[in-house]
Amino acid sequence: MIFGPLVEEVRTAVKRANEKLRWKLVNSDTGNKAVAHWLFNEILQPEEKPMKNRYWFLPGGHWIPINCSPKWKVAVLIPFRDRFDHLTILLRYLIPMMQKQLLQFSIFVIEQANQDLFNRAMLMNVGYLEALNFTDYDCYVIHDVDNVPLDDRNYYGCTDMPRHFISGLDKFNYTLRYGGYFGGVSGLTKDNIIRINGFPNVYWGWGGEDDEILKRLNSAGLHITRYAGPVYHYDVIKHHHTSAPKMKERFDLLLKSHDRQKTDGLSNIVYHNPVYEFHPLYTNISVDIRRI
Ligand code: UDH
Ligand code: MN
Repeated sequence: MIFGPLVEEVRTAVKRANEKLRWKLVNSDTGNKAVAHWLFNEILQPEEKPMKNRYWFLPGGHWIPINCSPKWKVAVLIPFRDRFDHLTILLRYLIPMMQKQLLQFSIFVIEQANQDLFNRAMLMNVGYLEALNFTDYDCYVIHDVDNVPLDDRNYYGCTDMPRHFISGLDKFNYTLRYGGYFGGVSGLTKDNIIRINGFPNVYWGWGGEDDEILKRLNSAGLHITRYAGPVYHYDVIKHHHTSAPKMKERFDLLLKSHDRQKTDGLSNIVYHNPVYEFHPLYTNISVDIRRI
């Protein structure tokens, strides 16, 4: 649906990019040191960068408008494990929408490559750091895989950041369960992320991390924008919660969030050997995160 008749050309480009990536960039001792400017501009031939509509497409879900300078370079970071059916639905709506908005954007799926409790916020740190290898994004959208935007006027550039994108979810009759909700889909500038030392690494399991991120922003003097009205409604893809046990300690952690703000986040994160894989619509970065 997204590439139309170009799809074969795109598949070939993606396949070649992966072959080159493996050959050139994957070092099992040091991990990936991919610099995609270099990859895209020096390794890929011009015919390996297909054009689609008004976009220049780079293997791995990187889109650059051809006839205008984009207002924002957006990295969409999707924390992910074992939700492939959700991902296909999300991208089918998100990509055409961001193209209409004439943004430059890249889709990164940040995959937790182990069966430990899921750690959404730590994956967000990984996504932020690894995206730096691709281009100088100025705008980051953290996106749950199962939250689907309903109106393409919901602009995914960085206006009035930090921003919570959602005014209402279908599962709560297009309201939010509580006013201080910052989960689902949220946007931060690069500067916002640096100001709060990124995201907490200590939330293993369901819940709490989004509340802490909000606390971090507030204590850094950054106030959240949330636009009202149906343009900012989302539908949530229904699923079971078997893979996400609730994190019991989350209330204790939240009480101490202020003490950890400077020491837990981008400043102390450790992870090894992130594995890059280009797909037609996204770059998968799979990482075996561990407790620090
Ligand atoms: N996720 C996965 N795989 C998992 C667990 C989580 O990909 O096994 C990702 C995915 O992007 C998902 C997100 O993490 O959309 C959030 O996890 P979830 O969908 O299980 O959470 P839930 O549907 O929505 O419950 C989050 C609302 C949280 C309110 C928190 C109160 N602070
Ligand atoms: Mn969900």
